[in-house]
Amino acid sequence: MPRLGRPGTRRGLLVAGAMAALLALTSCAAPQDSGDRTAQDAGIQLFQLPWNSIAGECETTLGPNGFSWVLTSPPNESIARDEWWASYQPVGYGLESRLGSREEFADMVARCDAAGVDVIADAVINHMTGQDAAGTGFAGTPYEHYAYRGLYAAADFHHCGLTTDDDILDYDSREQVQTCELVNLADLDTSSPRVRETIVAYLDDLLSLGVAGFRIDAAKHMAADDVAAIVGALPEGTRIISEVIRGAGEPVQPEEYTGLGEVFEFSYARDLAPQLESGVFADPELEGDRPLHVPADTAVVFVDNHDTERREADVTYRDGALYVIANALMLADDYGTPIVYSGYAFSDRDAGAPAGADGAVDQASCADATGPADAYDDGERTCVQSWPAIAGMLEFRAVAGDAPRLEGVDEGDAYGFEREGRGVVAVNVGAEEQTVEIPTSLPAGEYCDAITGGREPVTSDGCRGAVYTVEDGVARFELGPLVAAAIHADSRR
Ligand code: ARE
Ligand code: CA
Repeated sequence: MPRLGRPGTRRGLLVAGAMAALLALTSCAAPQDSGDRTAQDAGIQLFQLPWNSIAGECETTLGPNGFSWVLTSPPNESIARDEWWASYQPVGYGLESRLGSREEFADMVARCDAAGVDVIADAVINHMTGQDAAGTGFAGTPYEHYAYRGLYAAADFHHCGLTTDDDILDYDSREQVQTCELVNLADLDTSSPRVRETIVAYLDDLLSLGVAGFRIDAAKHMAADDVAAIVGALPEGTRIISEVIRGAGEPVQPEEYTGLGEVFEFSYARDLAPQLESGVFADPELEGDRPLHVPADTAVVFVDNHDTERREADVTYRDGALYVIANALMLADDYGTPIVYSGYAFSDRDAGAPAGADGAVDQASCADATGPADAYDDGERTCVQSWPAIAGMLEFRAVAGDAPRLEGVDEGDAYGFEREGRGVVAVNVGAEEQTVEIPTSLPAGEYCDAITGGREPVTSDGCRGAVYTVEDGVARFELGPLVAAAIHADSRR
């Protein structure tokens, strides 16, 4: 049986109540309901973008282009430094950060919600700062490495005693990974009821402002039972996406965390990149589970994120057309929930987003942006959420709905596949023109391309972008070098 997408029904109140009672009795974590999410669900990570700007993006771009959720950077007070990664060193749980104030955060959530976009906040709950010297946070809160006013004292941290300086040295040791310090970050004792309550109070506060859920940063570094206890104390339906980087042979694997909600599936981008490079494409397991991938309904997939674009990612905003191809294949796929990534250009991996003298990150708008550009200046926003190809592929995804992905065709450096009866995507990753013909049950006719034509590729005069033909049950694509194409049931002209 092909996968038929996510359940689209909301549980009745009665059932939810009964479930909650049952869960309270058995004291296990509330399984996170997929709510009213559908096969069209797609998110966007707006890395280090201020709250006021995200609110604007929700209204001008994310809502209209069909994104259903946005992942923000961490909203809490952190150390006062210029590097972007200062956001991952919490000083406290007050919502005063380089990205905006509590009021601005709340206003963003309300405005995004009105635009039909859920806000998922990045929750840094495994640790506090990695600073050996005492300091003062962005909002003026004094702290020490193991002392955080009103929150935590030395006894609330793991001091693993397994390595020099208590740092994680060996990812093959579960105990080190979960109780020693990730790059010197003071590791919270998440087995402690007091610590758990303090974290839950923080997450509850964000929920009270209307966020739909959380990315759980560094989830690998917390025992799944610890995360389960925290998540289980949150209201049912809170969306949870755990960051557990799949590492070959490591004892802690993403599968341990799927009972809590979704996880970022790092295998997806890792599998895609070599295919884009070699031009030799392999269909994934089309029915049933993909090897080294969590089940589809618990997977969040991406081409790159803020960590991988600075490290191992082979395809990023720097690759322009190839990046579009990677995103097009991901958005056309029927596995998991995709999250598109949008950050800023950099040549120094530590460089923070452009900011004022007070450290507050500059506002930015992608409302009039297009892309990809041939090149970006350092600090310039990539505005991927505004690219016509991305908007077009979100429309493709909406039209494809629950239709299964069918067997693909690999021809030279080109490849394509159909979402049964709903749309066909095709790409050419080579340097030469290449034709690829994909069998399809789309009706014969001329179709407007959603990659060059965007979200509304059909105009009164014809097509906004390229035109492709379906004839005798075959979609034919003559593709130039590094060209992607996508046609769908609503793009026939
Ligand atoms: C910075 C400095 C450090 C310094 C530290 C404390 O770079 O030199 O010691 O501050 O002062 C981000 C940055 C870090 C930064 C940190 C805190 O990337 O450079 O440290 O913020 O400011 C592992 C984890 C995974 C984690 C990655 C980065 O398992 O959870 O490392 N990813 C998240 C975020 C990061 C963030 C943090 C966690 C910390 O997405 O942006 O760090 O909150 C294999 C393993 C993986 C491992 C990976 C890299 O693949 O399988 O598990 O990921 O190697 O080591
Ligand atoms: Ca830990």
